[in-house]
Amino acid sequence: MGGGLITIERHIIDQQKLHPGARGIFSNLLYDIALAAKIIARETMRAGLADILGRAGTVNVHGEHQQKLDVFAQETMVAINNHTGRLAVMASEEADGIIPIPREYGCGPYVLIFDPLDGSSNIAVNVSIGTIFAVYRKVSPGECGAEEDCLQPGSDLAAAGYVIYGSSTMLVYTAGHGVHGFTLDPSLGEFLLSHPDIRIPEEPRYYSVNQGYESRWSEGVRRYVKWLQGMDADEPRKPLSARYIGSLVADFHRNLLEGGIFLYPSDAKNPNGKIRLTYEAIPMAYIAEQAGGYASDGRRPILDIRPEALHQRTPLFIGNRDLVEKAEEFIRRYDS
Ligand code: AHM
Ligand code: MG
Repeated sequence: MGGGLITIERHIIDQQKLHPGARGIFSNLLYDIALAAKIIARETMRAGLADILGRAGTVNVHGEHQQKLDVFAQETMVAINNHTGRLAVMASEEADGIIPIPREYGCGPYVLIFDPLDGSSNIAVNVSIGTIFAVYRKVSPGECGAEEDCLQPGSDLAAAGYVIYGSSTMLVYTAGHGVHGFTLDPSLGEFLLSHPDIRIPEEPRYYSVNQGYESRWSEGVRRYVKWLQGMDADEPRKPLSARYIGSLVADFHRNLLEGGIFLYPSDAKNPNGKIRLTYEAIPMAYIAEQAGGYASDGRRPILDIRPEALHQRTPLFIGNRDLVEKAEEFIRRYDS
């Protein structure tokens, strides 16, 4: 292998050296997640070939039909992570309650929260989808973890990341020392460091929102999006281009690399928006902040919110800090 290539394993080991007392448990957990990502990526790539497309015939806790790949991704994440002794408990967007670690495997000090395959309605049309994950330290008193371990605020995160299954597969993560992106080299089966220390560009290019729901938006959100479009008479600005895939990981990833804002506000039909706080908003918020951006529910930082329920939803405004703060300003002014 060329001396210039940095595999995810080497990178994780280097990061571990920033924590002199580290025992390697956390590093190995990140490596387990990378392995699960490779397995899910392999199946995702084959989705058009194998008889794997279509609905699995089950409905998840949100009442949505699960695609077969959702089930596969869910089972893969659990199978790779439940026997390692590194985790105390898990929680997944595709499971109702917490996912306990079987006693015989023994429990460890970390907690893994994930959305195994986000944007799965896009699978059938070959649009990018992703896996989102968050890692906390166990805080509950028992030997193994409990629900309270899975309801920690984002300010207590140990790590967060996502995998995007796109034209290439990428894993992007932060453990509090910047955001790093790795691209899967399919011939090697290795994630290689391709995007070290990602910073969201200061000059934003895009805004991403489902404009089809505009008629349901609040006054503040409507006026804010007009402002993004450069159509606010009092405060004209250079219009941003609109891009909306309808796959949070893909929309977020583009805006992280190119600059911009993704918003999924509350509206007349969905008073809490659609995005899940624990599985989607919190991990993405941590990544955004580590890259110099910001995430809000329109009134307060996402990372300050302590979840009350596993499947709680939240409005989400995420991207360049000044754009997100501007959203908060419009909401304060028009929606109070
Ligand atoms: P999912 O977790 O059921 O896949 O849904 C979440 C997805 C996000 O990826 C995306 O941002 C959003 O739903 C799109 O919703 P909409 O189609 O209402 O714009
Ligand atoms: Mg999801």
